[in-house]
Amino acid sequence: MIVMSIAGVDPSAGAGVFADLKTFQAIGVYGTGIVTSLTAQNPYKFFSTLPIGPEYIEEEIDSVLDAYEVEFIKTGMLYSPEIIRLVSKKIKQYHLKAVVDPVMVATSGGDLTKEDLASAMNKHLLPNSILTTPNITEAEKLTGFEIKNEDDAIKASKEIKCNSIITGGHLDGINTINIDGEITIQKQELIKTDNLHGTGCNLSSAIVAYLAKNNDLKTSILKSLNYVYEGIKNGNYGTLIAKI
Ligand code: PXL
Repeated sequence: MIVMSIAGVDPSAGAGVFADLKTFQAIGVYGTGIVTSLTAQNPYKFFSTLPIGPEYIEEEIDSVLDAYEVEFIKTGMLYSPEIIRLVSKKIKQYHLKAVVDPVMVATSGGDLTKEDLASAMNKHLLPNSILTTPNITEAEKLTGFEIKNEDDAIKASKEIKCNSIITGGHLDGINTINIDGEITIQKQELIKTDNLHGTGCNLSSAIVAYLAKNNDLKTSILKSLNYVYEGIKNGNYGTLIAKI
């Protein structure tokens, strides 16, 4: 049961590859991590990004998949259209089942992308993926729709180029799941906190871990929503983490 994260490094380890590896471990699968870019940041402030060249990312992926059999992967911060195209190519080459967190902006406000990535994701990545996990802002960027309520979210989910969960942290806790056109609304209580750094990364990596443990897609999503909710309640994210 070996899974893979292809994402950026947050050295404070609340988000990005380091956080994904911890989530994989917590749920009980062996995680591998492909680094697309380094960042300098903490939960309060984003300083800078140093992207890795696509050729080297390809070498990282090939080196792991040369030795390990991997079925499920997640993608996080991909930074540029070139990296998106490379990752899409590797997904096809290795027949990987990919969960895409369409990361564009950090919770701390830092810009995690060089340019608008939505069109490259729509064209190359999402059509080759089994699920994407946008928040409201990301879903708006992927579809061009404004999402103000549940009906808007359902409409947007029908435009997204693969199965999706549009997370409801900024929509009264209304999570909109669309699997093969079948809609499930999963409402969650909103917890009042500023400490959400890394929650998006953890949701998609939890889904991959549950899938690798033979849960179906819907069960994996529901279990992961609960995993992140409990984490927020326990103060496992953002600056509260140092206090556990
Ligand atoms: O949650 C988005 C995200 C993804 N990847 C990296 C990040 C962040 C947010 O800070 O740092 C590396």
